[in-house]
Amino acid sequence: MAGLPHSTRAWCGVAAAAVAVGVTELAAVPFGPQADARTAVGSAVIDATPGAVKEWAITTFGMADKLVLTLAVLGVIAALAAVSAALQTRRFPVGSVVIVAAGIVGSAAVLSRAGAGAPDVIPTVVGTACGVAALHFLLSGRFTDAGETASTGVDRGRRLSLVALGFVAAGGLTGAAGVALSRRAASVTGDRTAFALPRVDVSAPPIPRAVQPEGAGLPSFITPTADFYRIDTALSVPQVARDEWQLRIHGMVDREITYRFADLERFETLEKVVTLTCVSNPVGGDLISTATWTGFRVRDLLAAAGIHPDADMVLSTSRDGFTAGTPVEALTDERDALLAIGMNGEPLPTEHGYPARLVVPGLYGYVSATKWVVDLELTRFDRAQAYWTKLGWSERGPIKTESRIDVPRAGGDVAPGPVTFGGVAWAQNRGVRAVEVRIDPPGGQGDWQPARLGASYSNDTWRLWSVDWEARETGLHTITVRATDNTGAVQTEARADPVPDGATGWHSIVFNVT
Ligand SMILES: Nc1nc2c(c(=O)[nH]1)N[C@H]1C(S)=C(S)[C@@H](COP(=O)(O)O)O[C@H]1N2
Ligand SMILES: [Mo]
Repeated sequence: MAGLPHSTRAWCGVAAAAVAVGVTELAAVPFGPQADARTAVGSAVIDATPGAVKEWAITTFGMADKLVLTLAVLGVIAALAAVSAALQTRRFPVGSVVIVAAGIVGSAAVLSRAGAGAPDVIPTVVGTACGVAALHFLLSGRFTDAGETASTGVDRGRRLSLVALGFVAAGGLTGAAGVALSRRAASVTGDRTAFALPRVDVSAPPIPRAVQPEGAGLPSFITPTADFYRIDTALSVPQVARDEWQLRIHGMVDREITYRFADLERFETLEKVVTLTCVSNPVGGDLISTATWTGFRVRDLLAAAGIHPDADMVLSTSRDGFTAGTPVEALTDERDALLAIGMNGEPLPTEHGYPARLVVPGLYGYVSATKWVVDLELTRFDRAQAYWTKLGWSERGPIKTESRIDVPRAGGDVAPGPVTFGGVAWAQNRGVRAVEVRIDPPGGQGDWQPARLGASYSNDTWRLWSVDWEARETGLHTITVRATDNTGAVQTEARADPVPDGATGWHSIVFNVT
């Protein structure tokens, strides 16, 4: 070991860490998802991250936030392993100590997760032991001392580096195999495929062609399911089969009720088109989508429980521990908030809450749209706090009137001549009455002009808009949009951050006429 360059030893550390992580993942397969140290550590990181940092991660990385988190955790592990192995000496086995410490952290994270027991740390312990053994093996000198006389230091280092590379590959392969096998074992894909949505009693009104303005390449009124935005704190998508799903209704009620999935059949089945929006959507952002949801009125489900008159909040809880606090009124009034089981005519995709989630028109998702929902507690806003409220977000989250330019793209080129611009506007539960656009020529200011609106489908859905324009002058132009809702309120120009209750401000785009 003496005489090995620091870089070679650091590389051996990375190799040992790869072995530790890979073996841990593979060994976790027979134990089940609760024994997966990778998910446990990642989830603990998500839970421990301050709200402002979570918000930054969502707005910066959007839907790739979890991939970024996984890569960051792996990066930190690799960096720690590299540094500590570089510092390892025979007398001070820093590298081994750090691997053991990481194993202890991983085990603690596993034990901290819902549903985990003591045996679930076994994979992490086994992985840690293999990691320490791998480091010891690599740094033992067996690759370097032999042939000392014959070969130069460079050759010895190279041989060791190749063996370490083999360990990295082996660790990566076992890890990938472990993740894939665990996913397959827990997956509810089969359960979902076997599920046919019930017959709809109250269909959604047909969607007229006129909701979709022609001429500009706008998002489609109904977002294809695969393009529907996704936001949640779940590092691995909860897998909840229909026959193990239950919805418990309790708290300030006359009678506690627990519905099983098959019990839902007795309720009237509705179809409703609703635009969901995330409170973290920045001005101009894409955390907004529209789907046709199939489900049951939450009002009907709650009725049998008998809600106490002084209850003003329903705290909904997901299988993975996420919570949202929704006003009782929003769940029981005429907007027909849904316990949704279908999305665009198919069972809910697992990422969107299979087998059941809440969909509440007019409220941001963080206070209403609980996916994998298993528990509804009738309570009060002055007694209970939900996931994001604890982190500093508002307890109430009505969606603000906003609009977005989709065409042209920021910084895009526009050829002289006639062109059609467009985008979307939304004010769920109030509805959009008008959209205006202002196009500023280079160095000047244009006038507000009304945009052409796609047909209004309902107050719970977004409205698409377009505007025809003639590009004459070359140079940089700015286009700005603002919406007016059905109460007559014009979208405010005042810029507000997504925290604590949703972004405001006008969306502007600079484009170049060339
Ligand atoms: N279980 C669970 N449900 C959740 C969340 C979550 O983190 N966990 N996020 C909420 C938020 S912030 C939003 S915006 C919507 C997004 O729903 P979607 O992913 O189906 O678009 O889900 C809501 N439901
Ligand atoms: Mo959200």
